Amino acid sequence: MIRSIDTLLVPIPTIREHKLACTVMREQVLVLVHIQTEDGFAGWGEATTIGGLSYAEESPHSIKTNIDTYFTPLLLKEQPSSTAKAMQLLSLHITGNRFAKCAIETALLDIEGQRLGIPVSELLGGRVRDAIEVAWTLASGDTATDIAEAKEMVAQKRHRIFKLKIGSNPILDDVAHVLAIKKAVPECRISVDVNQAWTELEAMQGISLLEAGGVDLIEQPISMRNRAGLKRLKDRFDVAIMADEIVQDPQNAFHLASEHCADVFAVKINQAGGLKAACLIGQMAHLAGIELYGGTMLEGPIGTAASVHVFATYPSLNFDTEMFGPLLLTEDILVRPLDYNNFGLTVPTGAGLGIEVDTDKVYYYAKRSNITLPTMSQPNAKSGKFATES
Ligand code: MUC
Ligand code: MG
Repeated sequence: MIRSIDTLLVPIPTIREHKLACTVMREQVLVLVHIQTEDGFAGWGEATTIGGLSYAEESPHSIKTNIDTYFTPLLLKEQPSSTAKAMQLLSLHITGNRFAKCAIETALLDIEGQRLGIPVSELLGGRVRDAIEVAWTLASGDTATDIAEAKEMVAQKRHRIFKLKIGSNPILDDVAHVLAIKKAVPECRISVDVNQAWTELEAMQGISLLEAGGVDLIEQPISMRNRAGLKRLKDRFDVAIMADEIVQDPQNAFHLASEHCADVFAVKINQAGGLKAACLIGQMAHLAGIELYGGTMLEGPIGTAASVHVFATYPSLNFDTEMFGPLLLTEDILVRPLDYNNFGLTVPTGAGLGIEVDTDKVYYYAKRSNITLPTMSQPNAKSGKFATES
């Protein structure tokens, strides 16, 4: 039986400004979900989005409000006996709200895995890899700073694949920026993410210049509303075209896959509506002959752990991943940080998500902000345990 579901808004500053075509981030607000059961288990989930409402139609505040107002009363009343039944119940009574659903499912799977003594990846069908390559996004807004950052990442064996955020400057300036970085680190794979900023005509100009300059991957160059246009660009160019914002729930991913609208799908657990939905999209894309890329909604460590369990199950992951969210934040909320080494992230092996959340830190960062704290059971200051924990 579920005893309680608590939600917390936890804002954490980023290590530098992170500039996208749609917003400039200086902090990331983690929406944390803590579920406790009557038989003594506790699980964590997380939802994130990017720049309030500038990236997607859910914001940290809407996610928290909707979980507190609609999800929690429903789950406490109905007491579904498994994660699958809980998600079925939510999809029956709650439309949309994919990010909020993802946070709830993550916490429930964390509990289910702990109860069975197996990692979440095994609940999702089983991992086929134990470590996953992780790209880094260069988005300081300055070419020289980005080059120095890229060289430092390679030297530290942290990352050797780089994604560049473009689309907010004139096309020729953006192309010059990208090609200067490509020239500075020629051994590295370079992709660009336009975050929907170009028109189809602008995309034709931009992509042909980037393709000629040796760029490896072009992500969501045009509006997610122009599905036919994305397919036209994919058919026109040799360089791989990746769908991101347009890839949402499995139903919509099914249509994209059946029409083969892109060469690659970026899959994000929040955007998919949860971990099982993200697995389904991965399997569907694979069956349709579409390559896979493990995307990020710049999740903190809980959402990133959930993502790595999902991507570990993918039958192929030829374009690797970008699960660097925790590394963009100035603070960690885990007792032991996720294990980034040798250009990748190790898939946790412990039961559930395989992580331990530091509740004192979570409360400290939540309280430090001027975001209104939720009505939830406060942890005992000494033990770090929640008041309702025995
Ligand atoms: C996006 O659109 O892919 C992922 C990496 C990053 O820097 O931003 C996100 C969002
Ligand atoms: Mg993207």
